[in-house]
Amino acid sequence: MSLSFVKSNKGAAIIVAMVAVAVATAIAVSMTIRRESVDRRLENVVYKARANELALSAIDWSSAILAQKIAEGESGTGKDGAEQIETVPVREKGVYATCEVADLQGKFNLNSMITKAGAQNTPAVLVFKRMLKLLELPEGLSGVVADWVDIDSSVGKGGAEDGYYGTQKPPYNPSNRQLVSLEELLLLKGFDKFVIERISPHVTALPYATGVNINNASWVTIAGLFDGLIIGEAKDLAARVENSPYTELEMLKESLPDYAVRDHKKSWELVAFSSNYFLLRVNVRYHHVLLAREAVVIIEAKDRPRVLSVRDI
Ligand SMILES: [Ca+2]
Repeated sequence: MSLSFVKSNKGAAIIVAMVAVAVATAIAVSMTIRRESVDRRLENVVYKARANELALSAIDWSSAILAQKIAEGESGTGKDGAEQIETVPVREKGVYATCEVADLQGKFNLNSMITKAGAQNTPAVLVFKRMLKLLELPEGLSGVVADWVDIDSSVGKGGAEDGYYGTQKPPYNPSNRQLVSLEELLLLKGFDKFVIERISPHVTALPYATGVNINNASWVTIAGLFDGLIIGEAKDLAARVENSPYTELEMLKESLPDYAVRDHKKSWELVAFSSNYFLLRVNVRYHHVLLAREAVVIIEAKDRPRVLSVRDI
């Protein structure tokens, strides 16, 4: 599925204007630079600033288009990660901005492992434990994450709290709050780059507890959600929702074996049928300046995309 530009989108039109103004200003500045032959270092400073402006505009532009697509009933992204959004309309030669969007809610949110009050959410902890087993990683890592994010300092099964982290060199404390990123896992007992690379296609760390959008979930995530679901059934379901997305719980229940419907009521709270969180990857070129940014956006309603974080990649 590809995303197409919606010309009637008022929000996007505003963004077009913003981008156009930014680029027009930039063109004027660059012409002036050439005419007056100013120092190359000044040119670098200006180009970097323009690239930065263009990246921010591209994030706004892409968010607006995505919000419009979702308002029109489209899921916004494909199952396997990034989809290209229409290239930001920059007309100056040597200048461009592109953006890809990926669904973050098709993954299991590690921050679902705690409740609003900060206690461990046991069904979610078990989901991650099953996913780790499927990925041939130590199941105890689920307890490690749960202890890291839960508010208390009592060590759960397979977990670790101050007693472990306090003996590290240098010593440090568990955060006892939501993960801010998957990279934070490097601080946790038993985690390394290999583990993070292995789990990252299937898990994420969003600021609030979220359900997994079953329509964009991997078979590993689906098998983790429903205890006892055999791998073949999970793969079948993952393939089925790709072709015909589910919109409500009853549709999903009809697709699952009786035991899954009967025995796993608590899994329903961890399931969603649409997404609000997305990752935008922006690539900008402003003449010789290249810039790549990643932004997490939440889209809760039409024309109301909100950028939660932006970082260089
Ligand atoms: Ca804790």
